[in-house]
Amino acid sequence: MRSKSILVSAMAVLVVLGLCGSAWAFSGIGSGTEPEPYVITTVQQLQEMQDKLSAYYVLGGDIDASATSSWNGGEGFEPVGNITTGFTGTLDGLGHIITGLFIHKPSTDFVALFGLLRESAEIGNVGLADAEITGYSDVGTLVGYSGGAKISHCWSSGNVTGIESGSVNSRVGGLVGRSSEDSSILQCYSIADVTSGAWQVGGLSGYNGHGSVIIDCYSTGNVKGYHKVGGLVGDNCYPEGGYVKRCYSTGRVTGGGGGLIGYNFNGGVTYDSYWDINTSGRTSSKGGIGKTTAKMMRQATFVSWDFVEVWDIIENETYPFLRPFLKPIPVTIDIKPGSCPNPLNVKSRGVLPVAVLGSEDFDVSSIDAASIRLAGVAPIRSSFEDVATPVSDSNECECSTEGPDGFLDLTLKFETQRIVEAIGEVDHGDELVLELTAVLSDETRIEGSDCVIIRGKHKPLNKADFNGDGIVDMADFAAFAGNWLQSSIVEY
Ligand SMILES: [Ca+2]
Ligand SMILES: [Ca+2]
Repeated sequence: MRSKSILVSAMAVLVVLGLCGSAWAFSGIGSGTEPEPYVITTVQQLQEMQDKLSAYYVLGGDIDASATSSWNGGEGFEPVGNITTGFTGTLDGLGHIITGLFIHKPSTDFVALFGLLRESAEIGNVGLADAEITGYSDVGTLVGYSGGAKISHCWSSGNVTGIESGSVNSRVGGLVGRSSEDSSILQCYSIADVTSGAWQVGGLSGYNGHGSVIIDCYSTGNVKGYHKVGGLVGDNCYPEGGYVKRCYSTGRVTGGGGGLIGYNFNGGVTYDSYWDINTSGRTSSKGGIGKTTAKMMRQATFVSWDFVEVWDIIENETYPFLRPFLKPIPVTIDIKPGSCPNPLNVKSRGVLPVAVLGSEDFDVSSIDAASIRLAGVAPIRSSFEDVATPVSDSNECECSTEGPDGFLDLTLKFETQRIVEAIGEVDHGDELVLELTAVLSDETRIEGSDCVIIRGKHKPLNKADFNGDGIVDMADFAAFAGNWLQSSIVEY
């Protein structure tokens, strides 16, 4: 009897220790802080966000979420954050895409990748492609309910479905179900189709109110609901300010509502925003200005919009689109023109020459030299000279020693030591891809890459290991002193 109760007590202690002692551990890399966020590379890790709702996360690559359709007996992904404990952390998608997220919870509220966000939550730079989301109310692809969060540079496609029928506010949107309590949605778009049998249904957000703003956004999905249905926003609620600025929508609107804004309880405010009267099938809206498809494809229609930094349009061919989502144009670069392969001596105190190669289709003089970065490092010099010929880049590290081809190249010099610092720890013989980014004079982004083969060894963490041999000893002091003497006194 006694030994049994001791055993039970011991087990209880173990259980308590187990619960307290084994703090939740993210299965990927990172520590969940702003400088060292958790790096999500799998759909399982995406789900793990629900176990630490206040951490910093980034996406380490595109995520295939299609497996979620068979999770939880067909209910799919479990929304991160709910009414009792909302997500207060940060997710920076770094431009990556989550494809095929599936949730089927037709009688549940707060349904999306993030069910509920609280103030201080920030979600940015992430795309949700081909999402299939079904919930009851407060349903979106990215967020069900945003209670004071900041959402920027996000997009979605797929289908969002809310409550089947009812004379209730269902708050269903292509990106966000409900945006409330001073939330913001900035430079986002949705092409998802949205369906609800009830009220407050919008192409981007079902509801926008209580001091919330939507700026520089658009939606093109078809929107179907019972009442308060809008191409962009279902209900833009005023008393505490629902604010829509520089937005447009083009999707077909079915049900009681309007082209851009379905309803504006007490008069929500809309500035400089437009909808397509042809494609929406609507000539009225509770906010915004209706234009024909032809006029929606002309820059002159969009009064006071920023077509330099934020928006772009191909005149008479496209609606406006957001520049931050444009993929960079690939260009050919040649590290060490004339040399193939390209050795990088990590001890070198010299410069690393790199050329951006011109061609019949690419005039290198259009590059804004101040914007050039190689592995994040700016060049110290640039000039124009025909030094090399582009090679067909079937293999990323393919290179050539071919010289001038009649097309001017942009030649650059980078301080080797700054590049070495930027690439971090490397071993002799490592082959590394270095990426060059820049913008053209018209703000179009370009990127190119070439490979180097590391000569020598570099370990950035231990500054005392001056000669980089992995051991801190007198040889380092000698190397340091020697270098100091050289750089201070000796002239070459
Ligand atoms: Ca080369
Ligand atoms: Ca050339």
